[in-house]
Amino acid sequence: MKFGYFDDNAKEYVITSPKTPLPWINYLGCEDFFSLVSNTCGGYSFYKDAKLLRLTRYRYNNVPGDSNGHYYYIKEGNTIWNPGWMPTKTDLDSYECHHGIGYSIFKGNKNDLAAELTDFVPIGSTCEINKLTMTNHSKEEKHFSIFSYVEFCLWNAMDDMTNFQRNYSIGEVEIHGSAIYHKTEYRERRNHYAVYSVNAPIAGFDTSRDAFLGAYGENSAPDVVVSGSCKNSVASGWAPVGSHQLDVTLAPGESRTYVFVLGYVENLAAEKWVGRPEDGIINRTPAEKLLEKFNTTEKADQALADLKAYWEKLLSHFTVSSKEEKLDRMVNIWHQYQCMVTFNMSRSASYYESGIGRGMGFRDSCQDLLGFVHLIPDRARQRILDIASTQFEDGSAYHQYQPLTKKGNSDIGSGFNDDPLWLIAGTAAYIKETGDYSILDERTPYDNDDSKATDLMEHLRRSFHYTMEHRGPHKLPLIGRADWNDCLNLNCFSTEPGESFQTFGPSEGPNAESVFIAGMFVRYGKDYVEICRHRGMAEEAALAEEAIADMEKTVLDAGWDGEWFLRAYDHYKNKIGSKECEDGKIYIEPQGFCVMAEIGLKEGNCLKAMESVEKYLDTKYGIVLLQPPYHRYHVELGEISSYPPGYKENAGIFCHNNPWISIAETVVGRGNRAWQVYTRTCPAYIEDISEIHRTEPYVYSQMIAGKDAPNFGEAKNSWLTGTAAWTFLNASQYILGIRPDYDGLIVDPCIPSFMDGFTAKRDFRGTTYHIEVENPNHVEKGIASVTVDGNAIEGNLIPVDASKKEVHVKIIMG
Ligand code: BGC
Ligand code: IFM
Repeated sequence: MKFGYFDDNAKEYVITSPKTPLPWINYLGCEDFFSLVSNTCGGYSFYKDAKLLRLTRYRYNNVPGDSNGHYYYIKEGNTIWNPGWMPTKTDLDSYECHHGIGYSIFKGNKNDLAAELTDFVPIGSTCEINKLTMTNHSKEEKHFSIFSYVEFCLWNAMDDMTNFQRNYSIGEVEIHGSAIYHKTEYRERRNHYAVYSVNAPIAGFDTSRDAFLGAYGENSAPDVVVSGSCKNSVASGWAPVGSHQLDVTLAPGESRTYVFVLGYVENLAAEKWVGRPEDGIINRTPAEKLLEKFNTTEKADQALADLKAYWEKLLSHFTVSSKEEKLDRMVNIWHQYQCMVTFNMSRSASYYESGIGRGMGFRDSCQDLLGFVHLIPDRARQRILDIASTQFEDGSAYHQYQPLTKKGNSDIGSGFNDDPLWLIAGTAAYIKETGDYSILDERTPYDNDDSKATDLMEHLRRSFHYTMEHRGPHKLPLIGRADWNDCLNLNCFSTEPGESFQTFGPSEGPNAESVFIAGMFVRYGKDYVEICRHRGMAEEAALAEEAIADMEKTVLDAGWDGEWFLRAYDHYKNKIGSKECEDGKIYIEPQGFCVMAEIGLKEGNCLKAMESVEKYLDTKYGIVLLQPPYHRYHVELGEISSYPPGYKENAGIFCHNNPWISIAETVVGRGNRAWQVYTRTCPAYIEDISEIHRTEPYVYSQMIAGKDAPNFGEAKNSWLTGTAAWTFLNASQYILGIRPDYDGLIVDPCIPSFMDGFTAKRDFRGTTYHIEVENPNHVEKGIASVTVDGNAIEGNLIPVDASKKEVHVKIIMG
């Protein structure tokens, strides 16, 4: 069952019922100011950091669900409604929510009065625009009022949610004309505030939540809206809100548009002390400048047009045209869009991540940029340097850092032993995309301490050596607190029966080893070797090559279980992910990574591992993380066994590592199977079962309940998942096979045999490649001929030729 449809021309998903199985959200903003917006206008905004600079409040886990947002109430006679249905939940005569790329449009109709609300964050500005057009479709003149509503957050979202003894006394606002200023904290900091305004004279306003809602009131029926008249309340402490009242008369057929702006304002250093600091009076000049930029419909429309043009350009860097409509839709639009969102958010703020718990993840962000680097390489470059600056001198790393301060998060600390290698992965992807080796020369601190800075190359060296030097009894890498699988906590053992469960145990243990990290070491070690060579570090390259060869041998000796790759050894040196285990006999991650690393490719291990995945882990909704699930809690394995069977890391369909398997299938040349794995979890391909899948049908979720769970097929935790980057990589670089490499663009498709080809356009290092792939013999992989601008070439690496603006490549598979 569907709750909407894709409009590929507009690059939108159009939701036709407000009652989607879960809130289906969109992200507004792609630089510094962000808003989350659901299909019923729920959500919130923040500037740069969802924890530290949050503009508006949201209540997770609330009843009714998704009941705080940026709302517009329409009151006509006794009827009160919202264009996005919530929070009044008044039945609408028609409703549509168009989630587009960086904007959302809500179209609501009630009693021949139409509202069209367009929400977006303009490029280059720190605000959200809500453009509201009201149209009278009746034959009578209509009189109605509009009440806007946002509830301000007192900036630090964690404090806002917990520190009420203080917070109830600190809220402050100022009102000037139609502009409501939220200036809590200005007294001590005097550098930032929020403004919420509309480009029209107002009938009145409210800024006190208690006044607006009334005693024991709810946002489904605010006192002010029900009574039809605002109270001009000025918040003093308690909960500041922003609400404007507009009284409107529309002749039959007449329309009127209002532009509301919710902005974040930061005074320049020189402006901080303007005003009357002793009274905490704000300096409004920067806000007035911001509001002026969007104070007419034309200016707002232009800003939306600019945003659309910005995205058109970004998405034009890679496009495919095949006979597979859903593939084209996902690759050309939604995969890349989700990559931008994960790049911006890491795992911080979604409808499942509160924006408080996590900042930017070291491993997460390194992976996110794999799918983003072709969009805006300069931002990826800066991100790599920011991430590397949180590395410790020994090569290990803070697991997370705060986006505002860019400092490592010491509450979480370090000890995730896969982290260092992801830095090599991210840097290699950047160099392959851009050819810009100068990034390696950038002076980059350790633990943000500039006095300890080295060049980035040295960071990579320490990353590689950290893994090389932290090995266990089988010479496999030590796992530390966890590797990619946060929940496999093999140093989380307890010596005392009944000792309490700890999410993460001590960071180091001398025994617990990870085959997954070994796979990473081999795969990204090869990149490290290439980079060393390019830098003229021949000795280091040779040393690394030797270490990689040694690791491959180690994996084949100690990490192979007969039919598949083992997952790990625990603290007691017992095997994890082996046929000898009672539960958890086979895990997905080492199959994906060791095959991507081509460990035992010639010897047949890779194909065998892929066959085992298909035999033991496959389901109709995707590949589960392990089998059989853990049926009881194992203190020596940690969090993984705390989940009921079929959920999360305990045999859920963890979407993130499904593309690893699809890529691994392309390594062994099985295009049909790579395709099957890709399409089974791909949102557009499962749109028809939205009532089962439940999360947004245009983006991936972190997890789909596995076959051992009661709700098999139900997804959770949408949007912020490494799946975004990996699936785009899989589809673009491995299935379609258009892959940037150090010295050029590789074209090596591995497609399902039913496809007779495709065309693609790829911008790469200043040249546009028009690629035509034909598959006359319906093979899955293999190349019979390659021509570049009509000339046959040997091999399938198209060398960089900076003198050319356009290059035509023709590939015949066979
Ligand atoms: C979650 C995992 C997640 C980890 C991140 C755990 O509590 O269950 O899914 O990967 O936290 O730190
Ligand atoms: O690898 C992690 C990621 O960093 C956060 N989400 C869950 C993944 C698997 O545990």
